[in-house]
Amino acid sequence: MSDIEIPESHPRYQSLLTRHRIEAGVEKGITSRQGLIAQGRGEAFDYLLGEQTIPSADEAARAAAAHLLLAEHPVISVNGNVAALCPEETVELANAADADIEVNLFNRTDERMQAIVDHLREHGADEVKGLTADGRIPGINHERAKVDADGIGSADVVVVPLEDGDRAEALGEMEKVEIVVDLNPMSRSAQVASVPIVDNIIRAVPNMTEHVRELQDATREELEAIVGDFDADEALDAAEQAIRSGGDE
Ligand code: PTJ
Repeated sequence: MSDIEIPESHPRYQSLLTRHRIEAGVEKGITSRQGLIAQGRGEAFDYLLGEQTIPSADEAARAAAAHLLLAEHPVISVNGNVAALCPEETVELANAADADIEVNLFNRTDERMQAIVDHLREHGADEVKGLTADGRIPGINHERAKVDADGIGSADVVVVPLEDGDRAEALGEMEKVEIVVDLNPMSRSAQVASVPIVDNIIRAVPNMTEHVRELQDATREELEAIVGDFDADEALDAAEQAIRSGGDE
């Protein structure tokens, strides 16, 4: 499967490339088979959004970048889908924002944890957290509760792409700023996020990095103003509107 060539001229090139990366992720032991289903759900929403970054998602990515720059200890959580779709881009965001990377899985096995850590290292990560798992998120009774105490456990800002609703809610209750990337504006994760970015992870991560670079020299006051002006409910409403009208807000 991994050696199929997709011509760039194909009208749905990006979408096919994404599918191909997820398939390769499953073959490499990085992505869970459930990850294929999650990708299908995401694709349906992306299709309705016109497979583009809508203006409200771009604004959310900018607010996310401001949060990352204001943070004392930002952490980017990585699961099997994120690792397969945008490993290099995730490492770039972590470097730009001076954030930790931590692997956190719903379908956690030692083999997958190690495969993802190795995969991220192959794509340039120096340190990847998640294997120690000496911390717990209170209120969750599945594997996603396991975190590193010096990683997500003590983070003030967490980027959680393709999150499940349970953990999103629990992290919110720990008073952490949660930046959720999810193509479904009606998902519980998007609904409880401090900053919901309704965009495909393959576009949202490089976009956040661009905003972090652009805001690198902004003052604390300027960053706080960007954070203060962002309204999560408005962003979710705009995304729902865009889905109803085929990509126009
Ligand atoms: O690797 P693991 O074991 O941690 O498992 C990860 C998955 C993604 C399988 C697990 O977290 C899961 O089952 O997630 P859900 O509950 O299916 O939620 C996935 C959400 O992400 C859905 O709301 C999708 O619309 C959304 N989504 C899927 N693909 C993308 C996406 N959002 C942004 N970009 C995508 N490429």
